[in-house]
Amino acid sequence: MKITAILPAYNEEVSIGSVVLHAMQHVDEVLVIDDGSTDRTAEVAKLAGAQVIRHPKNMGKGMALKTGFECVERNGAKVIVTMDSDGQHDPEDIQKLTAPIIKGEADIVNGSRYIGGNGKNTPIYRRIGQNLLDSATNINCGLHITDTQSGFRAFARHTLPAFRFESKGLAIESEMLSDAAKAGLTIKEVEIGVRYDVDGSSENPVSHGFKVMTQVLHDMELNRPLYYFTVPGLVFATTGIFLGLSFLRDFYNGGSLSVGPTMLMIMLTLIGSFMVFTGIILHSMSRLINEGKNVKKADKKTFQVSHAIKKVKSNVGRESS
Ligand SMILES: Nc1nc2c(ncn2[C@@H]2O[C@H](COP(=O)(O)OP(=O)(O)O)[C@@H](O)[C@H]2O)c(=O)[nH]1
Ligand SMILES: [Mg+2]
Repeated sequence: MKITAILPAYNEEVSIGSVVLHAMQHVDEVLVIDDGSTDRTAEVAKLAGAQVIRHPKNMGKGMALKTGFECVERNGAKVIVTMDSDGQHDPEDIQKLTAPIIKGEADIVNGSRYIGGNGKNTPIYRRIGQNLLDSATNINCGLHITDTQSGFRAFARHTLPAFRFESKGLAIESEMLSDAAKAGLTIKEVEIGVRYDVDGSSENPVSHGFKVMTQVLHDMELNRPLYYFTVPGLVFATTGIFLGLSFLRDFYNGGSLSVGPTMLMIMLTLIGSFMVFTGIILHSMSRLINEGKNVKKADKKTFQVSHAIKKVKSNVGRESS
């Protein structure tokens, strides 16, 4: 079973050589997507024995993975591993990730830093940010993944058409989980080790976190309108109504109404109610769209089955004549 590893790399000349050499012990082919690096990442990767594809300029990790996945569409690999090239991941873990796919137990395997009490060496400020991203991604996808931002994953070949690769940058990890969940793929998690003693981040973790969160929320707008609009809408509207009631009580007791708080109360109630209804309407729309898709799928299956029956009948006919 052919296994290809895809390594997106941006200015990783220091680590890429050892990562490629080490990964090659566990896969059939290593594909490095050099994303417009200004250092010698591509040269070193080639010297170490990797296939290298270069983007003429930096386009982001999401685009690099897209290029990699397009390439494996053509190369016939049955299992695809994605891995960071900064040396934070341990290529020794590759077998743990590919085994469930080879055995047919999962469509996707996610390498997680946090199952089995692992990840104690993750700096605390990172862990807080990652917890937020994990919760948002899980709500968006309806999954229970313990490490949604992991770049160390394995995929069965048949999962390839599920991914849309819209996020160009680092939000791609969450997007791929969302796509996998929508396609009904089985995702398993296995424990991996991650190093923090190497220069492991190309971007400031705070701005990185914000960018990913924005993308996840944007995705959630359509996937989970009830969470995105209706829940906060209910909070706004309820606060508005409570404020209104308390103002009314003060008014009856002889107090006077001040303009600022009254306006705030009206705004909260109006905007809140609007959000509640927007969420409900979007939710119904997405259900209708999904039902439409299911009907189409069912039609396709019926067609395939009737086609197969016809084929069997004609074969039987031919044999008996
Ligand atoms: N292709 C590509 N890869 C990138 C880019 N930025 C980061 N990477 C790679 O993506 C992986 C993870 O990025 P990194 O900055 O280490 O993320 P972090 O460890 O989550 O902070 C590394 O292998 C990087 O080389 C980029 O703009 N393009
Ligand atoms: Mg890193």
